[in-house]
Amino acid sequence: MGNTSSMLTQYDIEEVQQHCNNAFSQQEIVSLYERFCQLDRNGGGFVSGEEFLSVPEFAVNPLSQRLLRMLDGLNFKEFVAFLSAFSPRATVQQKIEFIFKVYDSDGNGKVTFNDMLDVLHDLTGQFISEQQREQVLTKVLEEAGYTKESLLVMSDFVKVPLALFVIILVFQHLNSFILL
Ligand SMILES: [Ca+2]
Repeated sequence: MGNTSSMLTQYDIEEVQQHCNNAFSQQEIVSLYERFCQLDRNGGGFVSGEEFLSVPEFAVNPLSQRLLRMLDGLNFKEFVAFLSAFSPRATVQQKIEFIFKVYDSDGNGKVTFNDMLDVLHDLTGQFISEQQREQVLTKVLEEAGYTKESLLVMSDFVKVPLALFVIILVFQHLNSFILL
């Protein structure tokens, strides 16, 4: 199973630990490395979107396509940094930053009405019509003091309750995926 030829040195472990701001203990980093090597089936040092999809918990996540774009091509250090929002030691702020990135698909630090609509679409699929989604989202934004035209930055984003709802789904799925 996986790539057994490579091993982490104490130096590597400390470097990765530093890179993720001590979100994980050294033992946890070793466990994550085993997980990473299982995923990186060809031993290339990177994990691809396709390799992530081989994890059943991940494949069934309604946001998996979106998360894949964030995960595709990460090396081990980046992989650990990506997962650090899921560490028990992660702060609320770190978790919010992660969720914000899920919405901010072009990574410009602003979330639009359409970004939110897209995520809502991924989550609700066929169950709700596009028109209903737009109505719900418009109402939620108005209640938080914004309009369809608003560009939300991180500090605005936390005031929209629906935005944070996603956290539950993503975290539920990825927690089981990490298997610490
Ligand atoms: Ca954006």
